[in-house]
Amino acid sequence: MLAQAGEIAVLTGAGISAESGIPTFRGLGGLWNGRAPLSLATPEAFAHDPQLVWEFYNWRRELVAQAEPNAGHRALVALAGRVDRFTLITQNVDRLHQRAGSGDVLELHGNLFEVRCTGCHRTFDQTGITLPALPHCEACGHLVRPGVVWFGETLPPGIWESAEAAVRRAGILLVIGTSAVVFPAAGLVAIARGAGRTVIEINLEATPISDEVDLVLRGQAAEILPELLNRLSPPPLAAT
Ligand code: BV8
Ligand code: ZN
Repeated sequence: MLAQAGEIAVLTGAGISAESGIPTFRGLGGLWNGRAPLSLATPEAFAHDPQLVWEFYNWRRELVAQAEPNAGHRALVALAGRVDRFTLITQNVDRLHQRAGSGDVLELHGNLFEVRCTGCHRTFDQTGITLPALPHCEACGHLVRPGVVWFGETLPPGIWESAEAAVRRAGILLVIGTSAVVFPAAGLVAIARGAGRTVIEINLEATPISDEVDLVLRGQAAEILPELLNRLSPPPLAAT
């Protein structure tokens, strides 16, 4: 199916970074378990206690900065080189796809390494924010916030449109390591199916989309993706 696809779109979630040691959000040991997401990942939470929210994001950024991309991230880089057109859409904010070598990643939920001014909306690269002093914009003096999309916030407009267009166009949508409960990201699956595309889910467990997709590959992304790649085109014969 992959060999015939021509164009492939991929939607990843926290599960693809699990084998890099980054905790997922839901399920066993999930980040959101200890805390309700709405108590930390919303504009209201930030307005109410920017210090607490900055501590949460600084902690996650440091965790991610120490992690390495895994075989799953790397297999997607190789897969991109095997098809005519490849679009990588991620809900992750860890930038591990980019560190593995993926270019043009559509980050639906922003990322931990950019920050944005709440006043003039300039974005800055993350320079270690040294709490307890809260970061302020050097241009206009307003409070600076993490560059992620919080619950209740719209996704970056251009990015959502590009993701939707890719999913409508590509012959196959690979959905990897997402619990498919956050919208509109999870809605990309219904969009692909509505366009008559083939949807394949790679996940450790069943999710709300498992009954809707064409094929479920149950297991770890870091094992399944390299295996898919091998079957797509056997590794080049060792030079004799
Ligand atoms: C919007 C960034 C409206 C921040 C995130 C009620 C109240 C409030 C909001 C809502 C509500 N009901 C619905 C909503 C809308 C809401 C939403 O969908 N809520 C859900 C929870 C019900 N959505 C929004 O608010 C979105 N905005 O709707 O705007 C609007 C519209 C128009 C105009 C104005 C406003 C914004 C959503 C973005 C929220 N931000 N994160 C941060 O990261 O701190 S979402 C958060 O969840 C993460 O970004 C993450 O990417 C995302 C999804 O989680 P997953 O990636 O799926 O991770 P999870 O842990 O859940 O699952 C991991 C999976 O991997 C599991 O299935 C596991 O089995 C699998 N796995 C584990 N290990 C492996 C593996 N698979 C393979 N291999 C392995 N090794
Ligand atoms: Zn500013």
